[in-house]
Amino acid sequence: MQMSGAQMVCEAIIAEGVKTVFGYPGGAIMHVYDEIYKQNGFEHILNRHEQAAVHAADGYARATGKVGVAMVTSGPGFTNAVTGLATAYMDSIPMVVISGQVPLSLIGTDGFQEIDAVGISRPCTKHNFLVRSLEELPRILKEAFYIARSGRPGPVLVDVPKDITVEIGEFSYPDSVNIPSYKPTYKGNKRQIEKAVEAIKKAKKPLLYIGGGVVLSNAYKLVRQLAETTQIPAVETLMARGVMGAKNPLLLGMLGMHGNYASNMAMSETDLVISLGARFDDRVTGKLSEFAKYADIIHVDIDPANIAKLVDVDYPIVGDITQVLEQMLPLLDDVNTERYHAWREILKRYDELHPQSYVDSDEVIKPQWAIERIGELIGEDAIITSDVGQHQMWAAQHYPFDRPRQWINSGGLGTMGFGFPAAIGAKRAFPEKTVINVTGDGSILMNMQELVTAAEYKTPVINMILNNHFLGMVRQWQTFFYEKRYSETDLSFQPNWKALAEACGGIGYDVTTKEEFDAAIKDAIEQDKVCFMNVAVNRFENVLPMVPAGGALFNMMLPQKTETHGEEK
Ligand SMILES: Cc1ncc(C[n+]2csc(CCOP(=O)(O)OP(=O)(O)O)c2C)c(N)n1
Repeated sequence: MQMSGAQMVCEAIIAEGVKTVFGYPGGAIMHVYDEIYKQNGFEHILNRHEQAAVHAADGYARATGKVGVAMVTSGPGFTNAVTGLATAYMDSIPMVVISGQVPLSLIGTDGFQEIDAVGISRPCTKHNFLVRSLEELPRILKEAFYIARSGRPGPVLVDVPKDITVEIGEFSYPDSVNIPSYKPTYKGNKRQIEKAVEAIKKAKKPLLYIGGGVVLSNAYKLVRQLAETTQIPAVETLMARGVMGAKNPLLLGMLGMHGNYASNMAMSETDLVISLGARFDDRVTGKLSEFAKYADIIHVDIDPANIAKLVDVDYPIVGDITQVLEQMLPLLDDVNTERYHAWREILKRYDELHPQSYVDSDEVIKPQWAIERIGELIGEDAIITSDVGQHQMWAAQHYPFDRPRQWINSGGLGTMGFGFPAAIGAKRAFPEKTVINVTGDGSILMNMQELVTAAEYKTPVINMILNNHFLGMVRQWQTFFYEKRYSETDLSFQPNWKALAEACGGIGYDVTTKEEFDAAIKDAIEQDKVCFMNVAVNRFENVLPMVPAGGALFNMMLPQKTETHGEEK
C-alpha cells in the first residue's frame, strides 16, 4: 500500500501491538504527529518533558514485559531523551525510541535543531539506526522492535529525517527479520549444564545469586522451582526483588552494599555461586578479590559478553534463563537436599543474629516503617516504583515484594527523576493496580512537571515523598566519610507540596503522624487522583547495613540497637 513515511511509523507501531506511546512533538517529527492525530490504533500520552516520556515508556516496559515506545523531536528533544535511553540500557529494558531528525540534505550542516543522535546514543543504546531512505524504513522499524526485545533486551533508537516522513512509497511490513550478525543463543550448552549440575550435587554450601535477568526472562516460577527442589538458599539483587517472593523461607534477602547480614555472609562463605541473570555489579560484589572467595561460579547469562567480565567463571552457560532451567531441572530431581542442611542452619543463625531491622519510634515516622506500612495496607496488589536515594534502598529492603515486575527502579544508572514518569507508564499499563512512587524530596523535583501529565490523563499515581529535607543518600556518605560536612545537601528550603500538587490538578497531603499516614493512603486511593503525600521522616536516619564503597561484603556497618530519633547522632 502507498503511504508516507510518517504513516509507516504509525502502522509499524500498530503492527507491533503497542497500545500506548509516550512523547513530545517538535518540528522534525511533526509529520508523524500529524498521523498520530488521524489514527486510533494507539493512545499517545503527552508527557511534559522528553526525559519523562522515555522513562514512562520504560516503566510501561518494566511493568508489562513488552516493548515501551517513546517519540521525540530532533536536537533538544533528542538530548533530553538521552538520560532515559541510558537508564533503560543499563537495566536491559526493551524499548524503541523514535526521534525526528533534520532533512537528509541538512545533516552535517549544523542545521537548526540538528544533533548527531546516532553518535550520541551509541554508548547507551543496544542498537541505533539513522534512516537514509524511505525504502528501508519498514525493515528498520521491524528490526528495531526485534532487537529491543530479543536476546539481552535493550533500547533501540530509530532516527528519522523529516523529509523521509513526508515522502510517499510502498509499505509492506516484514513478517520476520534476518540479521546475519545478530543471532542470540537461547538454549544452554548441554555438556556445560551437565557439569554445572554435577557441581551443584557436590557442593556443600551452594547459593543462588538471582539477578534482573530472571525478571527479563520471565523465569521466576522456574527459579522458585529450582530453589524448592534443591533447597538451596537464595539472595536477590536490587533488580531481582520479587523473584523468590517475600515469604519464601529460602530467600535470605537482598545482597550488596545495602544487603542484609545473612545475604552478604552467605556470599562470602559459599562454595558454589549459581548466578542467574546477574551481572556482578560493583554495588553487589564490593571488593572483587574478596567476593565469593571460596566459591566456584556457575554463570548463566544470555549475553556472552557479560560472562566472566568481572570474575573468573568455572561453569559458563550462555542462554536464556527459562530455557537453561528447563534443561537443568530434570537433572536435579535426585539431588540430596539434606546435603545443604548444615549450611541452611548457619545462614539461619546469621539472620537471627542480625536481622533486617530498625528501631521504630512513636515520635517521628521512620522511613522503614512507612515502607512496611504500605506493604501491610496494599501489599501484593501494588506496583512500587522508586527514585534514587535512601528511600529506594529502604523500599528494596523492607517492602514485601511477592512477584517480579512489582518493583520498578533505576538500578544500573541510578537516575533521580525516574520514579514518577515510570509510575505513569506502569499505571497506564495496569490502571486497576495501585501504583506508588516511593520518592525523596530531592528526586521528585527532577520530574515534578509530570503532575500535569498525570492529572490531564487521569493517571492517579501516589507519590510518597519520604521527606528528610536532605539529599539523604549523599548526606549519609557525608556523615560517614566526610566528617559531617554537609556540602550542598541540605534541602531545608521546600516548596509547599500540597499547594504544588493542587496547582497542577492533583491532591496534596502533609503527613507527620502514623494516623495521618494511614488516613492519607486511604483517601488517596479513594479520591483516585494523582497526589503528593509529603511524609515528614526522621532527618538523620541512615540506610544500614552498609558496605563502604570498595570494601569486602563481610565488613558491614550494622544498625545500632538503640537510636535517638529526629536528631543527629
Ligand atoms: C540525576 C541524578 N543526579 C544526582 C544523583 C546523585 N544522587 C544519588 S542519591 C542522591 C540524593 C537523593 O535525595 P532524595 O531524592 O531526597 O532521596 P533520599 O536519599 O533523601 O531518600 C543524589 C543527589 C543521581 N543519582 N541522579
